[in-house]
Amino acid sequence: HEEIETGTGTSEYSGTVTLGTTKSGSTYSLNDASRGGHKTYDLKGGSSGTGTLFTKSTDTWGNGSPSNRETAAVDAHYGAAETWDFYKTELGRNGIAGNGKAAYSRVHYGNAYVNAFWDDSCFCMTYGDGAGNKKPLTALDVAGHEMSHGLTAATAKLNYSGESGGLNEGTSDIFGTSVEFYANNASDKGDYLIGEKIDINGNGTPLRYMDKPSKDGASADYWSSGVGNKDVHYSSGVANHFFYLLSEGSGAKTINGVNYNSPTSDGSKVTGIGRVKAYKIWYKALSTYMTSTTNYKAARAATLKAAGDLYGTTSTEYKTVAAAWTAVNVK
Ligand code: ASN
Ligand code: ZN
Ligand code: CA
Repeated sequence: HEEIETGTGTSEYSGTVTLGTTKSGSTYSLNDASRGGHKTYDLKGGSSGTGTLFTKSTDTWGNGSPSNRETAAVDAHYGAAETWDFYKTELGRNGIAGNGKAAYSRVHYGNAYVNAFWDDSCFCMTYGDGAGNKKPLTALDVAGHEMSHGLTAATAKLNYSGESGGLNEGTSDIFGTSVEFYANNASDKGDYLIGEKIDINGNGTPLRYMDKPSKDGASADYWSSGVGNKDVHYSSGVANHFFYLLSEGSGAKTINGVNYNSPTSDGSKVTGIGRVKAYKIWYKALSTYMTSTTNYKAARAATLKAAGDLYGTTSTEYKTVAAAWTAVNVK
């Protein structure tokens, strides 16, 4: 028979973590039975199939180094658990699809593969090892970002091009960051940076910045008529900047030791309502009002409807949603 267990993992990015595991006979596996049965597999450099379930005779996993092949699995399994718990506790959602069904994770995809991706056809997550096998793409915000592509696929189904594509990418950055804050992990504290742990640029800089998206050299800070022609990872800047302003407000601020300075398109001042209310508004808009063709103007309307539903149309929350969109030139 099978027993639900709690193992211990030494991750690369998030320190020592507890892991949901299963014991079958005398063998433990990375099968998180209390979260729908989310399993984590080793692709061993392959690029197809499910891979091999991580199993062992003790319930202690990884050693913090990428040379131990369990380490990436610890980060991935932990990221899936935190994303599950964030959806459940904060959004009232039972798993990515909302039906209690677990996804699964595959690590060690390909050779020095510098990406991670959600695939809706397998309902599964895949992580590369990064260049030189040093920085697997398994950090918490990346895990939350990628699995939130599954959330979008199960809700608004935002088309992955044009402005709706930017909103799709922005949704993943918003929830990836929200998972990171929710987890409150001492080794990977919440921030409004995306991918700050995986050193994808090779110089220590993050992939994206939500307070001022143009800091990456390519993302849009504000809406303009051509923004939908940009790559979706750059047109997302408008949504990310909106979310930062709605949560934290404009101007300079230090959070968990990171300095931010968020501008507005018109010099207006925005006072934030806090990220918890902000992500609840975004989720309600995503799951109730956005559709595959929602553009930025329609996203403004969708989030205003959501804020009205949650807090009333005369509330500070409702007014701040309007002010934050106006501040990123979505009117
Ligand atoms: N990591 C990428 C992303 O989530 C994968 C992709 O290109 N869709 O955006
Ligand atoms: Zn993405
Ligand atoms: Ca981050």
